[in-house]
Amino acid sequence: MELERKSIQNHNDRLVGHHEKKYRQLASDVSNINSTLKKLIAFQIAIPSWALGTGGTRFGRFSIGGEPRTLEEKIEDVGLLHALNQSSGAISLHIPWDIPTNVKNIRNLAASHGLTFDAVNSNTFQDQSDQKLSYKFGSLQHVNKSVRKQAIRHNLEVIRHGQALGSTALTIWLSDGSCFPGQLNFRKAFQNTLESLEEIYSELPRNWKIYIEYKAFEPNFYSMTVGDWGQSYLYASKLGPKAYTLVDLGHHLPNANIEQIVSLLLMERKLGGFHFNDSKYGDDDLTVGSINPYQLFLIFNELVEGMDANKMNHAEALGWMIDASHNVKEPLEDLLQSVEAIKIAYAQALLVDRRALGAAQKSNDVVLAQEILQQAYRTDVRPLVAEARLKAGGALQPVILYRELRVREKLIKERGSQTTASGL
Ligand SMILES: [Mn+2]
Repeated sequence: MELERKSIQNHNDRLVGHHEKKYRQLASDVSNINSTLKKLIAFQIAIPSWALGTGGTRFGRFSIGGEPRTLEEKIEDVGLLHALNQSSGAISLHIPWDIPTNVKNIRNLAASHGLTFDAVNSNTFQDQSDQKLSYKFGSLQHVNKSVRKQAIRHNLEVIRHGQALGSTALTIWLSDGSCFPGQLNFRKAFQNTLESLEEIYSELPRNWKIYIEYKAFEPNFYSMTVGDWGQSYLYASKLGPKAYTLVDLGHHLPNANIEQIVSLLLMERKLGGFHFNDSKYGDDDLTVGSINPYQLFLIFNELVEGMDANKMNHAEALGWMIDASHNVKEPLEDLLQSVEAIKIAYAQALLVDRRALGAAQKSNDVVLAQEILQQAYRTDVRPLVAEARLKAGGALQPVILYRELRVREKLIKERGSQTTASGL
């Protein structure tokens, strides 16, 4: 289904008076309001194809109904989100879940919704039915060269699919590792993985990047072969200038200082991409900003500071994506909430008085430094984010309009109540 422009217009007409009152008050306090709005409008967050249905659990899945059954329907769902918030202008595909049958049609469909194709993701953490060798004991790290070759071939196939669609990055997340001490020779596992990655890297198209995503634990519970940012950085450094580390917020041990990791990776120009989500315990795949919005702000504070120091374009220099999927919320409403949380944290980070913070740091004024950060964090920037959305042609209140339009009911009518989207 597609949203009529008229329904967004009617919604905005109804709310704009109230909005303007709140926005004007906030805008008068922001010194660089026009450039802040411009940055907010440009900032797009890619939606992963696997977040459009319920999932995110290895236990029971409870379908919400009307979940997308095909790649076409996944693109339509992201198109709906983008029409509402004008901030979800890209989709990230997972191969083999999302292999297009007709590339030209898929490209046209995406373009008609104003969407581009973000990084493509390979999958060697599951065995596929037509696969000869098993990944039970790893893929790129495997002790058997034939298994490694098979996983390399898969990654090259993913690049080809991505190239056909106009994507320019490959994200590799490996479940490789070991569950028990003694199972694996760490050094050999690293060397095998590096050798495999080198083969993939050598086939990377000229304008492409490769993102090496790390995760502390799960599905392996003793060691992960790309277990933290140090290991990812080591691979990315050895591979070369087109290889970067990808930070997924949920892939750290509890209380890890992610903002510091981000800062140092940016310093080394090795931060390539970002996967947003939130967690209470570990990789819980919860809605961005639902558990720890202050941490999200602190991360964005470092992102903005580091990108500005490197003179990077905030919207384009890194791959921004949501990576979450769970079982109880309406998936599209959840994604609207996630995108909103990301934009709020970004807007707050843009408000930090950098000169004053620098001066406070130089004079070891710890109290003032905290005051400056929290001044930005405690500013209600929602009218600012809404104004950016309004200017871009989106809805002032995306979730409210989504409900008013009864989108889910219409999707269930169109697709059925028992549909399940592919993914985890
Ligand atoms: Mn991820």
